[in-house]
Amino acid sequence: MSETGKNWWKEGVIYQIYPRSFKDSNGDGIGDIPGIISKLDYLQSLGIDMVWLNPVYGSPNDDNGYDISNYYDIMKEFGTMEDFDVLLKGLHDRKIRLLMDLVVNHTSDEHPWFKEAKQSRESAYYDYYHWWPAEKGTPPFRYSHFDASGNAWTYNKATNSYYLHYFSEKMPDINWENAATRQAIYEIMRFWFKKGVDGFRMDAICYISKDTSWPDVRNLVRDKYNNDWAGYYAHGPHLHDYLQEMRKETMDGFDVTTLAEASGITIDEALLFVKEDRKQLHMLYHFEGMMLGYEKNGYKRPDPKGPDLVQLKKVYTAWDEVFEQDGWGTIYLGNHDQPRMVSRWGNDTEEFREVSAKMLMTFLLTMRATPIFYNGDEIGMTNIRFNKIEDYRDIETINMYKYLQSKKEDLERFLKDQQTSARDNGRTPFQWDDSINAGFTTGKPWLKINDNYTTLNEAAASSNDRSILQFFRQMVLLRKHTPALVYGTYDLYDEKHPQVYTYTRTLDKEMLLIVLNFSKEKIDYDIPFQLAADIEPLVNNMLTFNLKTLEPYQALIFGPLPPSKVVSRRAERVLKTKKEVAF
Ligand code: TEU
Ligand code: CA
Repeated sequence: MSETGKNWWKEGVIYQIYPRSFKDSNGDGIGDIPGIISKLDYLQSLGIDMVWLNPVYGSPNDDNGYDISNYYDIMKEFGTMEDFDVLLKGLHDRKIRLLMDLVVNHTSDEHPWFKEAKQSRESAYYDYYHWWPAEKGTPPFRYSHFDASGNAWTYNKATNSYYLHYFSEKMPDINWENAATRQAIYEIMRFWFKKGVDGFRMDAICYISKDTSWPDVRNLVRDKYNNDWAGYYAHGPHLHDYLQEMRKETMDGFDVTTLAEASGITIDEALLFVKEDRKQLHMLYHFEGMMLGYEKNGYKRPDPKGPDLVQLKKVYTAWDEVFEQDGWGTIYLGNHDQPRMVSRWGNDTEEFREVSAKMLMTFLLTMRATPIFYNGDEIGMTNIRFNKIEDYRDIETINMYKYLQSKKEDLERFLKDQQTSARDNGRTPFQWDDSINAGFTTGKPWLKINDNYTTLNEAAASSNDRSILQFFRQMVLLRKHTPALVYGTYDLYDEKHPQVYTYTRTLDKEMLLIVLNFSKEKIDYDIPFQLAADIEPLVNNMLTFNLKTLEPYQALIFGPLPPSKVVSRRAERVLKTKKEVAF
C-alpha cells in the first residue's frame, strides 16, 4: 500500500439500502425510512460499517428518486425529516456511518430551479441548465440513456429552446459552468454534512462537465468511445476543476468520505479522481467488471456463455494494481442498477445458490478494496425474470422497450435479455419472512415479490447456522479482524485457469491464500503452494474438503501463514507458482 494512511472507509464494509424495496412500515406497498428504522438491529447484526442509502429526497419518482425536486426534504412516501434524523442517530448509535446519494448531474423537471428556468430566457434560473436556442436550428445530437426516442434534447416552447437531459426528459442536466449553480450545490452538501452524514455516493458524477461549444461529436463517440456515449460524457473539460472546488468548498473540516459512480472512465484515469494529494474524491466504483459478459454496443445484451473468468481476473487484478500506487478501490458485484449478484456471477439454481453466493461473498470480502454489498445479497436473493413488459417499473427497461419498438427491433429478444440484465431484477422487495408479501408490506408491493420468498427469506436464514446470511456475518467479522485482508498486498496465481481464481493477501509477515472455484464443475486442482497434508482451511463454504479436488463453487481460505515461513512478495513473484512455501 502506498503511504496514504489507514482510514475507516478503507476498513469498513458498505451495505447499500434501496429504500423503496427494503421495508414498508405503513402498508402503502413502498418501503420507507420508518421501515429501515425497524431493521436497525438487523443492520447492526450484519457487522457492516457504512450504509449507502439510495436517494430519499423529494422526488416525483420518474427514476425512483434519482430525479430530485427538493434536496432539503425527504420524499413523502419515505417519511419526514424527523424520521431521517431518527435513522441517522440510530445508525450512529450502532457505529454505522451513513452515506447519502448525491445526484447533481441533473435535477427533476419539477425542481423549482427548472420550473423557473423553463418560463423564460430572462429567468435567473435559466442558466442553471443547458439550453440550445431554437433559432440556431436543431441541436447537435446527444444520446439520452432513458429517453424513448434516444434524444437528449427536448424542446421547450416558452423559451423556444431545447434543454439537455442525459437521462429521462424529466431529468434536465444541471449547468455546472454557472458558478452560482455550483455554490447552490455545495450548499446542499454542507447542509447534509452539518446534519452529520458521513459522506456521499456521487451519482453520474463524471458527467457534470460539458463542452458547451456543443460540437457535433458523433464521429468522436464512434471512433474514440466505441459508440458508448458514457465515455464521451465522462470527459468534460472542467470535470476535475469542479471536483477539486467541491472538495474544498464542502468537505474541509468534516471527517467524511465520497464514493464516485465512475461510469464512462477508463482505468488509467482512476487516479485523477482519487489520488489522495489531488484532493478530489476518496473512492470510486468502476463499470469494467460489470460489462463483462455483455455485448459492447446497444442495451446490456448478455452473452449466453456468461462472463469469462480469465477476463474477470484480469480486470480485478489490473484495478488492484492501480490502487496499489495511490487512492483506494471498492469492489461490488451488484447494485440497484444491476441484476442480482448470485444470478449473474454465481448460480441461482436450487443446487448451487447457497454455495455460489458464499463463494462470491468470500471473493468480495478478501480483495484489497472496500466491499459494497447490495441489500438482499446477504440472503442470496435472485433475479425475478419477468416475462412481460407490464411487470417492469424501471424507466430504463420501459423506455428502451419503446425505443426498440419504434425501430421495429426484436422485442421478444429484448424481453428475454432483460430477464438476465434488467435493473428491476435487483429491485424486488426484500424477503423478510414467509408471511404474506414476504413480510415486506401488508399492502400491494410497488414491484412484484419473487415467488421464492417462502423459502428464501431472512427469518429462515437467521435460524439456520449454515445459511448464506450466517456465512456473511462470519466473513465480515473475519475481514474486520484480519488487517491483511484489508491492507495486504494482492497476488494472483494461475491467471489463465478458466475456472479457479487463486490469490494471496500479504501484510507484514502474514499471508492468506484464497482459492475460489467459480464454476459448477468439480475440479482437480493443484493448489500452487505446498500445503501440509493435514491442513484445515480457515474458511470453507462447504462441509467437505480435499486438497486435490475443488467442489463446484467451493471457496477456501488458508492461513494465516506463520511468520517464519513467509516469503517476500518479490520472491513469490519469482517463484510464480510453486512450491517452496508450506502452510
Ligand atoms: O446511473 C448512472 C449511469 O451511469 C447509468 O448509465 C447506469 O449505468 C445505468 O442505469 C445502468 O443500467 C445512476 C444511478 O445509479 C441510476 O440508478 C440512475 O438511474 C442514473 O444515475 C440517473 O440518475
Ligand atoms: Ca410505506
